Amino acid sequence: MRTPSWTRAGWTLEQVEALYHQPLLQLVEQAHAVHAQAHPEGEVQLCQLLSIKTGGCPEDCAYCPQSAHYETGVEAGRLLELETVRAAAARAKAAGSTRFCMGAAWRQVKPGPEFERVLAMVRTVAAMDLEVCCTLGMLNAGQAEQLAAAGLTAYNHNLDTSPEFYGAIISTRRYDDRLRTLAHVRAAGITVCCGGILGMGESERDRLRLLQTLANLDPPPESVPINALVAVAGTPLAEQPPLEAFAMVRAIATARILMPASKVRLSAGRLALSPEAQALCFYAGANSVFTGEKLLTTPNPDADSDRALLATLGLKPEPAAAPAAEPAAAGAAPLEDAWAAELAALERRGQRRRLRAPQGEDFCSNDYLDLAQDPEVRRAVAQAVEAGMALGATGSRLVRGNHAALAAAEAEFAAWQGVEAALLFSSGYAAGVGLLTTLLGRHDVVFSDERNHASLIDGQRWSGARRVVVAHNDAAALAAALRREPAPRGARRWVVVESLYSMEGDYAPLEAIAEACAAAGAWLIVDEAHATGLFGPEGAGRVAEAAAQCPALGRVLAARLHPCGKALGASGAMVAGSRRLIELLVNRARSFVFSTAPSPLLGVQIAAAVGRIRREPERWARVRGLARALRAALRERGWEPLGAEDAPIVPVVLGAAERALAAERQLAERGIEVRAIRPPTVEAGSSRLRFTVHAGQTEADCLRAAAALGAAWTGAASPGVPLAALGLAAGEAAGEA
Ligand code: SAM
Ligand code: DTB
Ligand code: SF4
Repeated sequence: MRTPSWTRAGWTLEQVEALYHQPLLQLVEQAHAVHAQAHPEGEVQLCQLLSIKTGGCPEDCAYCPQSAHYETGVEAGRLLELETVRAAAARAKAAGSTRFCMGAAWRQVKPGPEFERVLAMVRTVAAMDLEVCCTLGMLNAGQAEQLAAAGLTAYNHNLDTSPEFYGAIISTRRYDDRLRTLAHVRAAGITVCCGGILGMGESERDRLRLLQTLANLDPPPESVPINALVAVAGTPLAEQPPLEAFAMVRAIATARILMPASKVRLSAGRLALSPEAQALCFYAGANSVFTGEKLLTTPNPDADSDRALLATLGLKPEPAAAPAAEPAAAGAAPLEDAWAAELAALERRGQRRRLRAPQGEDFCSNDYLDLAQDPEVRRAVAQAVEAGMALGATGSRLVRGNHAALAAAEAEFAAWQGVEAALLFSSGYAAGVGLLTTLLGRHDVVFSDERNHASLIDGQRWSGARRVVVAHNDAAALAAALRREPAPRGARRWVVVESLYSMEGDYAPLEAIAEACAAAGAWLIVDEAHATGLFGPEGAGRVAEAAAQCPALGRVLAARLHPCGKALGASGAMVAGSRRLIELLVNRARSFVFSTAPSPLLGVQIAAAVGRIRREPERWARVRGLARALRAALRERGWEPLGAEDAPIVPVVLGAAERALAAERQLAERGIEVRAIRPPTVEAGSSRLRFTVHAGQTEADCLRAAAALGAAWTGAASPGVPLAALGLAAGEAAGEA
């Protein structure tokens, strides 16, 4: 199988070349038609740049006047004060800009007071109803999340040129470094601003490779700045001849066709472009410029001359996004239109989800032990109904909803787990958020595995604790982060992990994690969502299994979470731990206190399911055997599934979202239900099929599922081509289906 990459196999270079080399006016015409489909005609967004930290940069980008490697006369300055930034943003807004972009001449963001000040700048500008963009160099996942939480709209991080020419321009970082930061930005939910520079001595092929790479980012950047080199004295590119204007027009037109929904920004180098050339760029699909007499350090047309140019061309500055419409003033239609546009944007990115009824053989549910339909559990619930048990709880647990059946299920669950007490929440999400917002204080620090479930991330965010995102399943990285990141006096440090990861199918190294916590005096919280019922003594989970070998685990474990909607075949989630922990949650967890209690019948169902698991270890042993069988069958066809051999989650990475969706459709046509998992659930470029196995299946069922997917295909794909046409049908031809 191809290794998962950051980019999808979409536009080929030949396709990009064919677009670019059309007769100029034909290219512009085509680009204009694409533009008119996706954007309001005649509008150009005005953006204002501000260099918040100028010069002295350790990188050696050959074009850049701010690199410390070159004598360009740019003085290295300190990070600007918040008030200076606020005033500049206010002036930009008054002059008609709707986006404010702050640039720092840094190689990468470093944690500390300067980054905290940048976060304050982002919050300040966001509060002024401007789009806020930053360009600060490389970022890690946690920093991207902090910027997102501060209200950042976009992060600018250019690929600048083709992967092949990159080394001729910059030696102090690699293309891959850029792509990694872009992935963090994307994962944090910040929009991506990524483009390049023309006129640095690159070949035409390099320009097209840049455009191809940008268009094949999955999804493509929302914003694509196309810069012409501003040749600055003192830099290695000082003597580069000016870019031919038509090269700029062609690049913009091609970018517009390749990335219909993106903002294409006619960026640096406009002083060297005639009004006529700029007009052609706008007609070809450029719909934004940087305005104001300075870019970051180099000169640029000022706001007055830009207003005059737009007026001459009959173009309008794009108005600020309308504030959320007031129903009385605007009626329902604008709101419906806005929702339709949002859904259409999801559709374009291959991210629109639709609710569907279950269909075909189940290779996707979390009902690993087939207990959702179990006759014995069903009988227990039916008897309770017959005996007159209420169907609804009629109130929250603290009001009138504390039915005996719920308390009995909690007692049964606690006994199974070997802890003092347990508490049932109405969902796993409610349990994660309730637990974390109760335990974590605002001044605490929480170390979170980068693949944690959304409920754990949201709980941490809402607690206000400082988050440190740690590389997935890397106990050494966790130990290093714990050494590096102290907590303020009187505050606590927490580590939050899952024991079996739902999108990777791999196990957390719980023993090593517990040792790291013990060495650092940190507390551990483990989400056993996919492990409850499948591991350890009586199927109690991976914590119970690991605790037998690792005394440190018992010492550092503060709480564990056990969603009941997976192997237990029910719904809701238990938090298990000490009696005091549970009492604290009853008093403080808002998602518990302010929710109507689950139906008492759920208590009966959970208790019956726990009994079944405790009495029948062969059920979960069987599931783990089927996981091995499915992995082996997939491998025989050339796939390399992720995860641990016996984990019941078997992911197969396909790369682009479209590919995973095509595979999902192909399997559905063959009677097998598997779901494509796409961004934002997983990182861009790592869309996958997530198979799960169930106790009622056989090895023959696993073989059939693998055959339905067919053989792994190893060539380059084209956009929109169904998987079967890409060689997956090869398995059938060989008689394997
Ligand atoms: N240090 C950060 C980084 O490299 O991402 C942020 C600032 S950097 C100045 C932002 C972008 O400006 C660069 O990626 C490059 O594309 C563009 N740029 C810098 N100098 C330029 C020049 N002389 N002409 C055209 N574009 C330039
Ligand atoms: C981008 O692609 N162009 C803008 C913005 N992103 C940050 C910056 C251009 C900088 C030009 C050189 C300077 O003024 O220092
Ligand atoms: Fe530094 Fe950015 Fe300039 Fe490169 S482009 S020298 S990283 S400021």
